[in-house]
Amino acid sequence: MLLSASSPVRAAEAGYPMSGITSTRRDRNRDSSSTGDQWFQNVNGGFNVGWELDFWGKFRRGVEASDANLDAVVADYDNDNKADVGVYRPSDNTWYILKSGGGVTFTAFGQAGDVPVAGNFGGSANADFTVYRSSTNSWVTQISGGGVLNFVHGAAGDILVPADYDGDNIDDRAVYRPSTGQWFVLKSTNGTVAITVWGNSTDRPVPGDYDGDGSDDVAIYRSGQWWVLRSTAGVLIQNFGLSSDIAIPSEYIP
Ligand SMILES: [Ca+2]
Ligand SMILES: [Ca+2]
Ligand SMILES: [Ca+2]
Ligand SMILES: [Ca+2]
Repeated sequence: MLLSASSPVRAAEAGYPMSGITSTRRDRNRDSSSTGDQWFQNVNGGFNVGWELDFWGKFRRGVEASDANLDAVVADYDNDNKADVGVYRPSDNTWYILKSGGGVTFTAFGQAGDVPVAGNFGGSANADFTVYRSSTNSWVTQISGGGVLNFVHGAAGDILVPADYDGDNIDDRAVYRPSTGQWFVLKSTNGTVAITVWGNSTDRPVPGDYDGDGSDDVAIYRSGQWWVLRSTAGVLIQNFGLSSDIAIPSEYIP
């Protein structure tokens, strides 16, 4: 669809069962780019891995390592408000986290084909090990306080856009469907699904809290133009970037 400043945004609600969610404070370090340069070396805790700050501003794809294909998962797993260096290793479905508070944890969680997702999806304020299983469109979370949550949310072809859209400091399972421009946000506050039409098949979803109210905003990048549906300040259309540029969302997009 084509967007304009007056484009109507349709929101709909559908009942989704949900349980086990409690409100906690925000736990993520939102500015993991504060480490600065494009490369840094981490030789702490027995790890010796070269990291790349990727196009999305987070440490994830293209990580260099001597022995494995790794996906980085940046979030705060030890709940000290500092993002922790972490990788998910598909060869053994194990999360390797170098905790900012000290020590390394190794946790097997996931199965072949899973995509690691960074975020706090419930329980205590710690980030929780979460994978997206495309074979069943399931978000499977090992809650940091104990227990496993499994939510079916999404469909083939969707782009995962987890973020905290309802502002309760719990990340919401969410997908962007390029074929229809729909955002499906499974809200952690009440378990309902908010559907917002915002974007088209060639847009890049770039959610983030652009108006600083604590709720992440639906947003897309289109060939040098940013269309932000701000939660408190209305629509923002901002020209910034070239059509060939790659937008950098402020949220982790696996
Ligand atoms: Ca930490
Ligand atoms: Ca948690
Ligand atoms: Ca939320
Ligand atoms: Ca906002």
